[in-house]
Amino acid sequence: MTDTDLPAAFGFLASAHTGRGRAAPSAAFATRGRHTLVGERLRLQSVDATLVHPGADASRAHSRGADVFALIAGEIYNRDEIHATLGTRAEVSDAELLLGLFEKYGVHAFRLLNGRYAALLAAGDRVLAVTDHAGSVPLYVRAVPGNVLAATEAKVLAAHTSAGRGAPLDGVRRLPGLHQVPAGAVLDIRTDTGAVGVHRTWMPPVHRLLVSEDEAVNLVRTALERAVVRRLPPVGRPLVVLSGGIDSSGVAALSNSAAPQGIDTLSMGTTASDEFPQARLVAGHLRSAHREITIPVGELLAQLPHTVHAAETTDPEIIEYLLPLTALYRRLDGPGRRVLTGYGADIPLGGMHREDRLPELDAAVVLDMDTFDGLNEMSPVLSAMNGHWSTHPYWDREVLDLLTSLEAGLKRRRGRDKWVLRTAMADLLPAETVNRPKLGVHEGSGTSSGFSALLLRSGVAEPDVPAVKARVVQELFDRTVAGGVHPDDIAVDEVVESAAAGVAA
Ligand code: IOT
Ligand code: MG
Repeated sequence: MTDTDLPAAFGFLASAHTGRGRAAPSAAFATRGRHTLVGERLRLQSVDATLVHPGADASRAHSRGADVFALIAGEIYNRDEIHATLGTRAEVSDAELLLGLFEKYGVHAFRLLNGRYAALLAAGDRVLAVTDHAGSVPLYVRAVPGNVLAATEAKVLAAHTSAGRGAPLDGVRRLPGLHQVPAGAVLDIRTDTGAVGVHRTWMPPVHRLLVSEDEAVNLVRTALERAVVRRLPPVGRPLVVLSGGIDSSGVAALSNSAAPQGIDTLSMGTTASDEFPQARLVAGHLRSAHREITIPVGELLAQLPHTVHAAETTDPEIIEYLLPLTALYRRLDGPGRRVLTGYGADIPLGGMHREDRLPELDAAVVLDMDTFDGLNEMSPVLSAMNGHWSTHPYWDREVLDLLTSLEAGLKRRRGRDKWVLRTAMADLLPAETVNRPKLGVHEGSGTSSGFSALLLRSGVAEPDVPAVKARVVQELFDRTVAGGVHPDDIAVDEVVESAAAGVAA
C-alpha cells in the first residue's frame, strides 16, 4: 500500500480573512491523519488552513494560481474527461485540475465534476465553498465580515462558536451561525462582508426513462463498471466490505474483474447475528482473500458515541445503519485502505421499499432523493477516523443519475426488488446471490434489535424505544459534536439513562 492509493487529503479547516497574520486555528478532527499547515497571501485576502492527510505529503491537495488558491479533501473521478478539456497530463493533481477548471469555466466549473470531495477556493475578494453532487464529504461554513471559516467536520467549527462549548444544541443546522453547504452546491461568499450566494451544481433527476429491459441492463452494467474502475487503487488490492447482498456483491464482482491482483473482502457480524454464509458464497465464487470479523453486541453498542462523532448526524435510523460499519472500520487495523462499499444502492433503486406497487416505489425514491442531504451517511470520516478511505460506486454521479431516472418498473419487476441491478450482475455472481433479497445492515448484524434490547434492559417501555433512541443520538451529538467531548470519555449506559429519564418526564 502506498500513499498514492488514497486521496492527498481527507479533510481540512481553512480560514480566509482580510486581516493579516491570522494563523489557522488548531483543530480536533475525528479524522485520523497528519496535519499540515498551509498559508497563501492573495491580493485581497489571505488563507490559512490545516489539512488532515493520510500520507507524508499533502502538496497534491492544494494549488496556487494568479490570484486564486484551491484546497481539496477527497478525489475526482472524471479526471480523464477533464484532461481532455484542459489539455492537462495524468500527473496533474486534483487541486490543480480544480484550479484549471475554475480558470476556464469560473463558478460553473463545479458542474463538470464527478467526485467525492469538498473544496475551498479563494479567488479575488471571494471564497467558494464547494461540495460534490451528493455532498458526500460534508462541508461546514461560518462566515463573519472579514473572516470565512470552512471545515469538513462541524465539531471543528463548533469549537469556534461565540456561544461557547457545551451549549445544548438541536442539530448541526441549528448550531448558531454554522451552515452546512448543501449537496451539489457552491456557496459564494464575499470575504470582507460575509455576504453569501448559492449556486447549484447538481439536482436529483425528476424525469424517468422508458427504455427496454436490455437497454436498461446494459446501461447499468456499463455505468457501474466505469464507476468501480475509477475507484480502484492504482496499485495494490482494493478492499470491498461485503455483506453478500446484491449491492456489495456487485461491487466486489466488478472490482474483481478489473483488479489484476484480485481483491480482498471483509464481512462483519455480531455475537447476535451475521450473514457470513451469504458473504462466503460470494467470496468463494470470486476467490477473494476473505476475512470475517465478529463483534460482541456490547462492543458494537459502545461504538455509538464514535459513530455520532464521525457522522455528525442526529438521525437515529442513519446511526443504526452506520454503527456496524463504524465498528468494522475501527477493527480494521494496519495501513490505510481504499474501501469500496455497496452503500447507497437502495436509495435510487427503492431497495428498502418492500412492496409491489410502482407509484409507491417511485414515491419512496423521490422522497429519499429529496431528503438525503445533510444526513452525512456517506461521510468519509466514518472510515477515516481509522485511516481508511471509503467510496461508493452507486453514488457515482453518472450511476446515480441513471439509477434514479430509470422508470420504477425496471426497479421492481417480476416480483423482484432491484431487478435491473440483479439482472446486470447475473453473469458474475452465483444465482443464489443474484436472487436473494437481503436484510439491511442494521438488521443483518442485529444492531437495531441489540440497541432496542439495551433500552428495554434499562427499563424503557417498549412503545418509548424509538423516542429514546432518537434522544440518545441527540445527546451524543450535543456532547461529542457541539460540546467537544471525546467519544471515549462517554459511557453509553449513562446516556441511555439520561435519555430514558428525559422521555419519561
Ligand atoms: P446495506 O445495504 O445493508 O449496507 C450498505 C453497505 O454496507 C453494503 O452494500 C456493504 O458494502 C456494507 N455492509 C453491509 N453489511 C455488511 C456486513 N455485514 N459486513 C460487511 N459489510 C457490510 C442501509 C442498509 O440497509 O445498508 N443503507 C441503505 C439505505 C440508506 C437509507 N438512507 C436514506 N434513505 N437516505 C443503502 O442504500 O445503502
Ligand atoms: Mg444495500
